[in-house]
Amino acid sequence: MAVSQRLFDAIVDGKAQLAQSLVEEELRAGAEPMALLSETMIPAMDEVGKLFQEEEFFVPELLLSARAMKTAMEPLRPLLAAKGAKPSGVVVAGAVKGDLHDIGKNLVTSMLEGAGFQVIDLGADVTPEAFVAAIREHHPQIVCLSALLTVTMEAMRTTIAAIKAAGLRRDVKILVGGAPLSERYATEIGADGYGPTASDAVALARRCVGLSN
Ligand code: B1M
Repeated sequence: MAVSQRLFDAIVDGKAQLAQSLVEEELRAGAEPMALLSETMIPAMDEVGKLFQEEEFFVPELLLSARAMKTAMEPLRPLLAAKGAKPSGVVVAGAVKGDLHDIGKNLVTSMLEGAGFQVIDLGADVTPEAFVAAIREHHPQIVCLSALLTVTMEAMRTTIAAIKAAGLRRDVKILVGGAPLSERYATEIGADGYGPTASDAVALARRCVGLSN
């Protein structure tokens, strides 16, 4: 069986150590980190989501697969975050209130670091107040909000409203992303941009600070 199929299966089956060693094996064989992510690892998480929807998987299996994905991403993170010489800008990022999904957000932050941004990662389940406090403390040019649940998308709107109410809206560009979002929703809630993938988020962030892609 090809290594990529074994890696896919290891993530779906929640075998964290095996998944990590298969990633290391692929890297030694010359695989591109982004290709590994987009062609094997993210599709594996999509498969997990499908199995969950079909009620073949339940929350414990989701947790095991998520742990396998995170562990397997470890050897990739330094490669994605190999810094450029000049800092491009400061970004505050987090998954919004009520949302515990942080794998996609972590991918976005690693890639932003790789593009030379200094990232203040607030983690998951971040309240609007915590975003406001981080903007006051770190003076970012960009705020990235992530949501994976349709029910937590609304927390993006309240976060943007809180940033506005704090008088900070003009100081930052707000970018949003996550599987249930759309360009239309991003516009409706007053975000400055929508990045369907981590690479799109980096391209948008670079544009926000006046760098061409
Ligand atoms: Co849950 N979950 N989950 N989950 N989970 C989904 C999202 C779901 C689609 C599964 C399904 O039903 N098919 C479904 C949501 C349905 C909906 O609302 N539309 C779901 C559900 C229902 C739930 C619970 C409610 C289950 C329950 O308890 N009954 C619960 C909610 C918990 C909560 O958040 N309050 C729950 C819990 C969990 C775990 C904790 C077990 C675990 C997350 C662990 C973790 O992240 N630490 C988990 C997982 C793993 C998933 C799936 C299977 C995989 C998510 C993932 O990591 N994908 C997911 C199904 C799926 O996505 N196919 C599912 C890989 C990741 C790289 O992709 O996060 O989309 P993604 O990120 C992408 C882009 O979206 C984008 O870039 C990334 C890379 O290109 N992006 C951004 C993300 N953030 C961005 C920010 C930006 C820009 C781009 O800023 C500018």
